[in-house]
Amino acid sequence: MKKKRKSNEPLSQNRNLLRWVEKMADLCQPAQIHWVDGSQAEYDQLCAQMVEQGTLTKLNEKLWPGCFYARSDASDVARVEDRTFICSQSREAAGPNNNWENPFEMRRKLRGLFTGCMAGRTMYILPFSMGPVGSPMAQLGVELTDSPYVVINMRIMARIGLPVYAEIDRGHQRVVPCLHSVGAPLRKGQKDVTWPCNKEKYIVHFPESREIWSYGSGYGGNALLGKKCFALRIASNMARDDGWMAEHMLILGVEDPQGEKTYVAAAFPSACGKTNFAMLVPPPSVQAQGWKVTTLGDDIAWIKPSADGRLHAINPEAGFFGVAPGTSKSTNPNAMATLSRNTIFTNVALTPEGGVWWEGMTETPPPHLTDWQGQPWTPAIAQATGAKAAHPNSRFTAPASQCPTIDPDWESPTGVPISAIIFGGRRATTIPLVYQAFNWSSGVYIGATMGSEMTAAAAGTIGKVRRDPMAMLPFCGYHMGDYFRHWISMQKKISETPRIFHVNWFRKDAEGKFIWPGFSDNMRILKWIVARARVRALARETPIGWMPRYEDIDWTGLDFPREKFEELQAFDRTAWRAEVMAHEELFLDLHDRLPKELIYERELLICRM
Ligand code: O2Y
Ligand code: MN
Repeated sequence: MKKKRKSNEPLSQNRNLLRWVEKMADLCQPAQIHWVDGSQAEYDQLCAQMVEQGTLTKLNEKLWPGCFYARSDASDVARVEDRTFICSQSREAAGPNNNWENPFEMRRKLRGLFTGCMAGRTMYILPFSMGPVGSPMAQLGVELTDSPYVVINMRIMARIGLPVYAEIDRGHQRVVPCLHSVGAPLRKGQKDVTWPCNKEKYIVHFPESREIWSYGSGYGGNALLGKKCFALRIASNMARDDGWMAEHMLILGVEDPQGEKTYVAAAFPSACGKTNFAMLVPPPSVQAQGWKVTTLGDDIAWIKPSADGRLHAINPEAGFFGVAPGTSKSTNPNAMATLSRNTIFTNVALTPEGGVWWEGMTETPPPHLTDWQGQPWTPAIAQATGAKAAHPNSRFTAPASQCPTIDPDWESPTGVPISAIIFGGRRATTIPLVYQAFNWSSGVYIGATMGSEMTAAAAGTIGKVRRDPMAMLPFCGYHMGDYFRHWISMQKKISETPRIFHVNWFRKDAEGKFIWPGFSDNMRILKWIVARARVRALARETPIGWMPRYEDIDWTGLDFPREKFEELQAFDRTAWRAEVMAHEELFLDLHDRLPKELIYERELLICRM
């Protein structure tokens, strides 16, 4: 006989959803079921319950209004790429860029792990929309989770609750089922820990049936399943099948002094300042001319051909899950304003006043802190042991609507037209500050071969370039060669292609010092990019693409000598020959599915050199 579970009233009438919830509850055996309505009252109640349990700390209301702090288990602090699987029917479809296991085997394993995994806990039924509810570009999901921390974070990161049930009940759209458990069942009377998780972790995607199963972690991308799992890995499969693009890109708007708006999407590997670029503050001298930058998203873009023949983009998310260390009033004042209220902080340090701090937030650290592991921390301890107050991957979860530069059209259901796509990497040598691809296929080649030098890696690998095509290596839910084909094919669906650019803010001089000041001054490069996209700026042709001359950049308010600019833009034929030879490594891995356009692009590049 089935055990009766406590549940609030189901908030959907969708028979498929009701049946699936029942089936998964039978499998996971939670003590109760809670249908999430997404209201403020429910959020407040969940936060109060987690404060009571010790999972959350309420921050000082005067200093950090509406903010909470969570400290994770020390073993559960980041995405687990080696435990992330794409279980397509065939190994080939997943490609060498993904971990693959036979889907039947994996389902068997998961059924074992999920059996009884929610005992003693509540299963939350969390409906969410990636993209504005009702937008033709949005997609729906339901995450069943035993983590209230996931529910409150998802309320910031996605649109959740009653309006989403209404969409599901209209029955017009397929819903992506997402099952998540921290993998820590509670026996009767067993006391819970503040951050339940399991040392065995599985983050599994079934691309053909569009399902996500996540087990063992309560952290970030492993657990907030709308983000990387859905909006990139599953959505990249949907996008390939339906003729659109799910990309690891920020979206920003540039408004000129006449009020004309140009929208740009940009892909950078991690540690390249993506959130800072998305919230860029132009230098005062450029602001004085009337230029503005607006923010639409800092991480993911869904891009679709529109009836006007152009690509339009939405940010499928509703919040920022930004990395805290390095974020400050000088590096990113807009992020600091965004996270100043109604924000959840995870794994940063606590101040004695009930505030938060992380490395780089202020020049001088506070004299006493409690670090991300709950230990006393002082600058002297840090000096002696190297201990960080905040974990390097500590995060803030903050509503996008609170960003001072949020674009008025950030929730436009049909998205914004994209005029330029920027790829970037962190490269000390060889790669110029900025150049423009000759055309769409040479731009796809640039994106496919982009990469960053490793900064904090295993001994011997520092400085080695890690190729990260379109910054999608950990997020493309199928074979990377097929993904390149899809990029190439997108040109045929539109009449006006965005112009494609590559930037490198990180080139160094002979003394190992960065040549380019970066941050606000990146606006000068963005201005040239926008002008090129609007066919209003000059450039000179080089073997790798179009480059600005010194006089093509706006230098008002910055004393930047011509020689330094030439050093930044230098094209070194010998270094480039080695660079193109190194592309071979990536191409060898993917050779059987590479589009011929990329092979020809490489040949042409070699010929031009
Ligand atoms: O470690 C995590 O779970 C977060 S990873 C992340 C978070 C926000 C935006 N981007 C990323 C990423 O890894 O690209
Ligand atoms: Mn990201």
